[in-house]
Amino acid sequence: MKRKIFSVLLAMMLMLSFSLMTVAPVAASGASAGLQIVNNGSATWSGDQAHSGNYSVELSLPNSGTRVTDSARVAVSFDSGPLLSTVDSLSFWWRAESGSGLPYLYLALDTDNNQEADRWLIWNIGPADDTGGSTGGWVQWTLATADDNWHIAGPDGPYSSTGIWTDLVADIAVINPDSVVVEVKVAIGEGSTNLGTPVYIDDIGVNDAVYNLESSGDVDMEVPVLADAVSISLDTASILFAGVYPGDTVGDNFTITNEGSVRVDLSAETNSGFYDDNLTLNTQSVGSWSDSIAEGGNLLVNLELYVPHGTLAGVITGTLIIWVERSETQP
Ligand SMILES: [Ca+2]
Ligand SMILES: [Ca+2]
Repeated sequence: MKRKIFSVLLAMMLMLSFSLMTVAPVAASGASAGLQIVNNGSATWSGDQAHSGNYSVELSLPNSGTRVTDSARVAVSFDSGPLLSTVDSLSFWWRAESGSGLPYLYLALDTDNNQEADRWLIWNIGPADDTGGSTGGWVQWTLATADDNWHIAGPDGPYSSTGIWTDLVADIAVINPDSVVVEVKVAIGEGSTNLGTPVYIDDIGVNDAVYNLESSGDVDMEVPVLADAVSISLDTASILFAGVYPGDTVGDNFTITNEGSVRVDLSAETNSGFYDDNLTLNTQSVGSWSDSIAEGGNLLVNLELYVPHGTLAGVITGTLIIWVERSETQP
């Protein structure tokens, strides 16, 4: 009589975690802030610079050194915008280095009440106090009635001639006194020279409201990810072979079940030279046997033991050890 005992190596479970952070922009209630680009412009939320709060918008263009068609903008879009005739205050804060593109502001107007902009009131680049750009500090631009750098654009043609704010508002009121401001944008590019240095924009003011370009707060997320579970079970803890004469072969079998979460690879060894030399698992010697079991699967293992002539009568004991590891090939 001979017997075997099975052993199994099991893997530990590990807990891992990771965090993701997202940033969502907001402005004052009734409006939202969005970023827009044309061609190679770049508009991003910046946590490095802020006039208020923790964020501003960084606008930049490629360093072409010439007038470009690229543009980068931040737009405050209104859920229900004010009538143009009621707008008497406009402002924004900007921060730049020498050589930055100069920011400009414009209003997207809906003059025919279809909720889509069809004309634009543009404060053109070039007020004398801003042409040199800022030199590193935050500067506020505000609507000044004397500035005659305003234009009307759209719907079909190029800019109108320049004028002061109140005159051009009056011109649009002739088209429709109920023209609505859909968006207020601050932009760089689209015809202006730029040397590749970013401009930061924050706190766009329209009448009594200031739209702080800001994060709504970080959303921290966390998910625990379990390590792959490598686990098998055997349907028996011992095998007692029937008595056998030297020169004969005796057999038995057992089943291995994959209890884990992944496909596993199997191999085996024994603690006995006798079994190493004379036992086969599914016709393979112990040392060369290997197999795999998919998640949830099982495997029938047929054992055959040959007892050579000359083997002394008695009981030969040993242990068959099944090794299991996560398969490199997973479905
Ligand atoms: Ca801010
Ligand atoms: Ca329209």
